[in-house]
Amino acid sequence: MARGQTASVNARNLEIANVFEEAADLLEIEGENPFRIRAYRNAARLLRSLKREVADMIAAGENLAELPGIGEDLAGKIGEVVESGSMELLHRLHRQLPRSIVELLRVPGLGPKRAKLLHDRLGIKSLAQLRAAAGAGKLRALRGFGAKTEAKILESVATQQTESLRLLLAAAAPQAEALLAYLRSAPGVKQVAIAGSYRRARETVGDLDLLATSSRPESVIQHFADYDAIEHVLASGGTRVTIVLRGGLQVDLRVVEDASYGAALHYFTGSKAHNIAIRRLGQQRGLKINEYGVFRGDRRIAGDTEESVFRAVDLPYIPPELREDRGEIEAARMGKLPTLVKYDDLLGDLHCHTKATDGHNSLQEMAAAARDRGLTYVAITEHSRRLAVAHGFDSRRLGRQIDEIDGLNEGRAGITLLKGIEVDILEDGGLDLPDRTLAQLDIVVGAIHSHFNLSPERQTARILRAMEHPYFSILAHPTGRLLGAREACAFDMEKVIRVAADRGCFLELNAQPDRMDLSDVYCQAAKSAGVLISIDSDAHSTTDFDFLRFGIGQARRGWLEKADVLNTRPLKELRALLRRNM
Ligand code: DGT
Ligand code: CA
Ligand code: CA
Repeated sequence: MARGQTASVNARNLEIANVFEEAADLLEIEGENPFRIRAYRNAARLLRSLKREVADMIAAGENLAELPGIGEDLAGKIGEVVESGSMELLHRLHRQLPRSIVELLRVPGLGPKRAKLLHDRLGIKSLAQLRAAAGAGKLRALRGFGAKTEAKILESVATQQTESLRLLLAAAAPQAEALLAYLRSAPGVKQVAIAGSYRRARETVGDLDLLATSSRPESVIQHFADYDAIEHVLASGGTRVTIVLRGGLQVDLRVVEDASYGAALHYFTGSKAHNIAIRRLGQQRGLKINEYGVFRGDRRIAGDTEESVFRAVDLPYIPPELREDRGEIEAARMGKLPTLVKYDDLLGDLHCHTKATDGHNSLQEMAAAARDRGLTYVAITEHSRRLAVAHGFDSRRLGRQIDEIDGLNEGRAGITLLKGIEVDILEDGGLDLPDRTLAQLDIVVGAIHSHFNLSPERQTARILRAMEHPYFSILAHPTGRLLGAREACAFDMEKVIRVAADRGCFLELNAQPDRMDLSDVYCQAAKSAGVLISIDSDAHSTTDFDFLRFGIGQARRGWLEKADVLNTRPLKELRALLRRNM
């Protein structure tokens, strides 16, 4: 039976309805006009009750604007979600509203109305602020809240805390660095560092862990507690303090003596699993290892530097990104630690956009920005026509850009522009532009932007078919995940990696902060199959080249060395590699 003709629930309609419902929630918090909000909710309700998949209706050429309550605008938005899996409006709302206020909606019992009330009346913009206000008994005074609701909210906030408060690494970075700079100016402070998952470059961080050394810890703590972006101080003692920044990020600071710096840095960098394994090695040698040092009996034998801690258990220094107890201790013992790729090893970026499609800067501006960062080549890879919401290129517009790039390269922009495309991989694994067009390019980046929910078998077959294509170079953001928003597509990654190795194709590590796609574990799998990874910013504006730095962090977590990364190759070698499969 055709999917669209069942009378039961239509799975894709439900997903689309959720997008509309979320947009309505956020519009409500933004204080949008009630008619518009109601229209989005009605659309969600209609989608949930439809007897057929809207995707099938669109495919059959039916006009959704004829559905009750759906005008041209909403019909277009439904089409957009069917096509791309998401809605530009929702992305905009997510960008405009602090992520933390969006988190409020996930608290059971807190719909958009109450979230807005909390925001307008009590200035609550984050779970941390909500927790503090509920704890202080401030909610019960609001209309529509009572002591019971307050207690319920307090309870659910306490249990929600761990997962939903995680922040993207790139969002934490400016806050972390500002705080570190501030801490450096504390009276009596000597060394300072950011430890924890931040230092290990995890994709998201639960909280920040700062470390300082001083012989006058109280004055460092006092100085820290005076930081002006602090929302409130959660706990404070003689050598430690925990605060919540405005926006909801929690920060722990520990102050130790200089002699303990390395041991404390190692301890608070973690991961916990790595620490436990190191401590066990210590025990086997009759040593006690904690955040104050490495001790034989009562005597401290190491701990002023991290190197000294590792040396005490007969290991070389292990870079923080590897400290996950995923084989790094064994590799260190065997002298087989990788020499991890560094930011300065990157010679180019193989995925970026200009304002000719959905970017914000011109070709010249993007080229200059990449050059100013020391890159020697950058591939311009606009979307293809199928991605209409991004004004994707057809062959004719691409041809014009090719001419423009040829002109710029002759004018010696100080950087080589490579001619490329981010071509849509269609549902059946075909590519969205004809061969004769792709043949004119230096590089073809293929990407999935629709039909994320095919069965694993079909999804795998789709990707493999795309990679079989003679001009295919790089599989962009391979799993399609969006951290906190969309799960990775289900497909057989091992097989994709094997075929990429056979075909001479490459996988991307897309460094957009909410993608970080590939994951560390898949990077490692690609590396062991001999598949090179391209670390790309997917820049849509000149400042987006900043993301490369986080891409490097993720690559390091994936054990990648310079030789494992495609865009560490000088241009000539790169060109040879790109031609290998044509
Ligand atoms: P996060 O904050 O969830 O992103 O992850 P982390 O790794 O920053 O974890 P966090 O902030 O709870 O603790 C920072 C580090 O402190 C952690 O990576 C290792 C160390 N640590 C925390 N609790 C323990 C523990 O119970 N035992 C050991 N050995 N180390 C711990
Ligand atoms: Ca942490
Ligand atoms: Ca912590």
